[in-house]
Amino acid sequence: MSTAYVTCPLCEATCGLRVTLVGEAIRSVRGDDEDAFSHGFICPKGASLKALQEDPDRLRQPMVKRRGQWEAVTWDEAFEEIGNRLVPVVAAHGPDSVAFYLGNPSSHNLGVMLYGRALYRAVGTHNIYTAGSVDQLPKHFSSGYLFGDPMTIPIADLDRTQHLLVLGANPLVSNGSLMTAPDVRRRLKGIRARGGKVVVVDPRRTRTAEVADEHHAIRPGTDALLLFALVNVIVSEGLVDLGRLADHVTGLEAIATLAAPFTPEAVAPHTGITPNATRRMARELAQAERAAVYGRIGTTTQAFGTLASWLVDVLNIITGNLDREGGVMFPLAAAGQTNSSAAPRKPWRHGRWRSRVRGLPEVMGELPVATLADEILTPGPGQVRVLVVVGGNPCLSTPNASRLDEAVQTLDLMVSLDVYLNETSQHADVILPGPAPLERDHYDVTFTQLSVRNVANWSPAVSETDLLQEWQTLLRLVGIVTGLGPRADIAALDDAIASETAARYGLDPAVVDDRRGPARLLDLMLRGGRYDLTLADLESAPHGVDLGPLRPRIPEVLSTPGHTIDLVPEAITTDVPRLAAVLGTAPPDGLVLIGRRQLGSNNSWMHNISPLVRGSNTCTAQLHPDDAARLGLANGSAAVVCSRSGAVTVPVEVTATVRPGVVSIPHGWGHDAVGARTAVASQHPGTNSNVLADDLLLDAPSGTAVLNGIPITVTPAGGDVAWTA
Ligand SMILES: Nc1nc2c(c(=O)[nH]1)N[C@H]1C(S)=C(S)[C@@H](COP(=O)(O)OP(=O)(O)OC[C@H]3O[C@@H](n4cnc5c(=O)[nH]c(N)nc54)[C@H](O)[C@@H]3O)O[C@H]1N2
Ligand SMILES: Nc1nc2c(c(=O)[nH]1)N[C@H]1C(S)=C(S)[C@@H](COP(=O)(O)OP(=O)(O)OC[C@H]3O[C@@H](n4cnc5c(=O)[nH]c(N)nc54)[C@H](O)[C@@H]3O)O[C@H]1N2
Ligand code: SF4
Ligand SMILES: [Mo]
Repeated sequence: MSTAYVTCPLCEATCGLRVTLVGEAIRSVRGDDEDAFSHGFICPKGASLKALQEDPDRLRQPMVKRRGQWEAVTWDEAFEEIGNRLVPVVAAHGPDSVAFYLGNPSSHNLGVMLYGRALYRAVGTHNIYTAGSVDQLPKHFSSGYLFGDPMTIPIADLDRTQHLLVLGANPLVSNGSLMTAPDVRRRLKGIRARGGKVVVVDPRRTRTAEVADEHHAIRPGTDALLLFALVNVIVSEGLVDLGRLADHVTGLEAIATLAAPFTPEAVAPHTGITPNATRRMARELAQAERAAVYGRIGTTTQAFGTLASWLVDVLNIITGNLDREGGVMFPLAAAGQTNSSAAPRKPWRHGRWRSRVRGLPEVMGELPVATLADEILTPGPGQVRVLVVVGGNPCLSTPNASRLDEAVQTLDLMVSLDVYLNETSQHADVILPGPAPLERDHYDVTFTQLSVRNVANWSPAVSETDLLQEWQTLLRLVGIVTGLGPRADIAALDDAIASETAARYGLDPAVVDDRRGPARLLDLMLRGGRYDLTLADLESAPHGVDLGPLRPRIPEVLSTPGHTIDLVPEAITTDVPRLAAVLGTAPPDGLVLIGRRQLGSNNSWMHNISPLVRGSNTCTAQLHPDDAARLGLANGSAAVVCSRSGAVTVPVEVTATVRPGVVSIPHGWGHDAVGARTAVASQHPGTNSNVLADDLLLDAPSGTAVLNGIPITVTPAGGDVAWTA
């Protein structure tokens, strides 16, 4: 028997796990009580890592589709196939004919994080798409313009705050996002135990709302109105207090002017929150000793995602809570953080290029995935003919999913780096499988930058694998696109990347010459970071290194002109008139669709693990009893839900936890694709809610899809359907 300690790479919480092995075989995966950050917390998904690794459907060999049939092939054959088909397309149609889609697991994958860029850069395409444009892009956008860098995102200092205002997040189920914090339940309890208050704004009475002091059931898509009203009250009642930020903030008068029309009375018919409640919310926030406003996916994937994301931080700033203990603060990560590197930094901007068909601006080097199908289907120079999907399932997770599903079938070549043959990868010509989470080295370079506490934790692979590591796969692809061929010497490519990384930190790559791959790059990044750390230090600390609570970082963290925060960046305020126009209209009275996350789900891809698709983890349309009665729908009856982009049939779940006028269907279901090989998931298919998400509805500045607040109609389908469909 042996024991290994690793960080779970499945979600942002970064829990420490204790893996017990008998010989090579995994016996159990439990929470690591000694982990410096998570102290033993684990969720059902982390506990399923053994089942995931042993899942017979998980791909263990590269696959090539020939005459419509899948064949397991060697790595060399797979790369030959890609080389033979990719190179002529790029030669004939240029780099923009190749598109990449990077899914959520890419951001949890050290190899992909450190080596992916080499591939995208080598291709030189403008057609980069990621799950960010169905997720957090508005927060990057507003942070880029407020603080100078899109990864300079203030994080709620959960463990010291006295007042937490949560909008559009359900961390008790999602385990937190843009707020790396294992065991949020304990941390929220802590706020209340020290006499503080937790307020939740959400169209559903979620688990998080249930443990809060107060819940306001807002009408979807109206958070920017509510937040503006909070600013309005704080300004008009003289509650603005910049504290020690006074010398670093400009635009206070302008923000007051912008907020003027958004009185609690003006916004109330739209938000559904009374003027009295709004005023009280504003006063309590401003008067709390230490407060944090935190908005997540309910505030980003909606019609005013950028304005809402911006106003969250405007509130944090004007109440003096930015960059102070117990407010919202900037993490100082041990490795890979742009805003803590010594190199000079240029202020960030977006819109350096636009999408070909709809003219949508680039944000952080990517284009909105809502327009990927347009780019594939619309002929002309720059048309996308090749799609490389890296750890993504866009046929389930992006808007107007049916159209994208049809579009990818017209490509000249599609390559999926994936661990399953599923709804998206079934359309690929070549699938390059990645190792299971416990078969690869891990360090969370992304989410240590978004953490409520500074920590560093290295996880060497627990199990061996015959599969190529994904950084090796990516370098083989670099070899193909740079003309070195499908059998390129990737050791030389790796050396070149290490030299480049070392140069960025003014280091000699020879200092880490005993290492290769991601471990070498990470060692360089740690050495170039602001703590005196090497990878060897982390290797000798299996439960992680605690680098302490967050500390104030303004002005050093800012890369804006003059190291100041302009409260009213033009790229953001230009969208205010679109919001103000709402005030002059009657609130819409039709039904709107929102999503919800479920404890046993991980977006679309862990439904093949049978313990995770039991109990409440089913795909239902939740409706308020009043709406159900009016529409003639009962619990368990089938409803047809229609939007501009499509229609689905879903079983109804009548519950007073959703606000009247709102229907909630979780995303990530719809595992009935005939070409997929996921035996368990296909027994629990559910329905693809993104058939209903309209690819034409976007947050204007960032191009992020509206996944919450989609206009729909609901009618009885006649007959019942089983809840597990
Ligand atoms: N309606 C609606 N839609 C949504 C959302 C919503 O709230 N509502 N949420 C959105 C959000 S926040 C996100 S992040 C996206 C997620 O969207 P995606 O990233 O497109 O989807 P995932 O379900 O995360 O799919 C991940 C894919 O990666 C594969 N995979 C898993 N591990 C690995 C690995 O280690 N290597 C490789 N190569 N592949 C791997 C899985 O098999 C799966 O095919 O969905 C978005 N879609
Ligand atoms: N178990 C589980 N955990 C996950 C995931 C998963 O699929 N399953 N996915 C992971 C990913 S990729 C992400 S990005 C994070 C997301 O993490 P969270 O943002 O915490 O995700 P959700 O649980 O979807 O919470 C969003 C909440 O917003 C509410 N909402 C919807 N519309 C509106 C609105 O207009 N205004 C307001 N105020 N609220 C609204 C919804 O009712 C919901 O409760 O979760 C991560 N963790
Ligand atoms: S909460 Fe997230 S990081 Fe923690 S065990 Fe669950 S999936 Fe893994
Ligand atoms: Mo996400």
